[in-house]
Amino acid sequence: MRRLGLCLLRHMSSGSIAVPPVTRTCCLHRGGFTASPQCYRGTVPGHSWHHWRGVSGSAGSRQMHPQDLSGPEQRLLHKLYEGLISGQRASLAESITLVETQHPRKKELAQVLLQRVLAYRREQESRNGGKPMAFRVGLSGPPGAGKSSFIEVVGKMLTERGHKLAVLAVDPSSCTTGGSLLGDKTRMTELSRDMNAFIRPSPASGTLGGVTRTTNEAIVLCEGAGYDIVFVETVGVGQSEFAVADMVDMFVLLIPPAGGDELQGIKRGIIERAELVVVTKSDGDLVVPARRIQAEYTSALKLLRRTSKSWNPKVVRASSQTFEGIPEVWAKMESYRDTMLASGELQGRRRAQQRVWMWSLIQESVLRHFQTHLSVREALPRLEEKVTRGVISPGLAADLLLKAFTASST
Ligand SMILES: Nc1nc2c(ncn2[C@@H]2O[C@H](COP(=O)(O)OP(=O)(O)OP(=O)(O)O)[C@@H](O)[C@H]2O)c(=O)[nH]1
Ligand SMILES: [Mg+2]
Repeated sequence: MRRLGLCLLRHMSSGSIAVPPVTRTCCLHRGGFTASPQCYRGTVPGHSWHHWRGVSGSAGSRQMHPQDLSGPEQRLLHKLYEGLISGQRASLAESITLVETQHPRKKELAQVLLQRVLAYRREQESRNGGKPMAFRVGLSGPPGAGKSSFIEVVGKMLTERGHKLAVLAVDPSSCTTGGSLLGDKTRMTELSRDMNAFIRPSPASGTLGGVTRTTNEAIVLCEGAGYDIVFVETVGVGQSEFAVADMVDMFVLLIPPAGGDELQGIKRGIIERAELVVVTKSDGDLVVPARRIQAEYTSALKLLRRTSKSWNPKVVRASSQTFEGIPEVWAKMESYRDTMLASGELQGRRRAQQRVWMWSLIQESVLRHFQTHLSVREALPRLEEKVTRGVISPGLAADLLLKAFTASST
């Protein structure tokens, strides 16, 4: 396992990972996973194997050796990859389960699969003139705002127009409550039966960092499977909406036409992140309060700092029950995407997001390492107690703990 981990790291640092399918024994018997030109022919109709070239690098010595992966592991990765890029839902679901796993060996296999899918996607993007193949939209809002109902009607409209839509959920509370899967599934009944839609609830365990990491990776897998629109739904609690805003191209905030109390929970910071605010349930008696909320948010947004050079946030009203405003909301989303693509901001944002994610994963991992370190755990209760009693300063306690950590780490 350690060997595979090191190997993975080496390949990542050299920008190359190659694990060709086990069926291509013509490549394997050479002692490495170097693909010869004749091996680039794919088995998937209409798909070439050229993407392997992109991930395999040139130096044979840097190739991943077959002994790093057992036969069943190679077959598993091959089956998942082939199934995934040919758009099979079962393979996509299984691949997402693999990235969600806590099992150390499977985690490594998941990274190998991800690198392959990333390489495949990069190749597709370069054929697409460097433009992303999919549009990622984050949808957030207070509980009961109408997010799932909105996704259901917009989703149906999109699949009818020929799109393939993936819906992922980020719900860290599902770790403790068992999740809103049941509720969401029942509210997206039509979409969950739609062959051009793929709905995946939030994983049932893990920290916010863990859940958002796997959501990020699930986005990549969905795009590899040919989904050209990815919706990420989040419940408006804690930090999850900020995390989602950091992983999508467009962040949409859904607000119900409710009184001030219900809107209290919406943090000002997250309103600043919204490229589009949708006032939901704008039907029947709720049209009047919906108009009022729309006017309030329109003036509030004018006072906020602009996050894009080419886009001004908009506030719209819609009803998932009457369908009124729904095509217009999607038209606004498309207009945002086209504007941001044309200015290059969307691509730039994606690049910046990758860096942000890398650092947030490092932070989380280093902190976990620190907190579980033996010397730190030994010294922590005593020092924490002294800090709370005011005997020593927090700064000194932190210095002492860091010293204990680094002394036994080096
Ligand atoms: N009148 C009206 N009610 C709606 C509309 N959309 C949703 N609702 C109702 O609002 C309630 C919540 O809707 P959901 O779509 O489940 O809201 P949500 O934001 O996904 O909820 P959570 O996932 O629990 O946070 C349900 O009872 C819906 O029937 C709408 O357009 N008009
Ligand atoms: Mg919901």
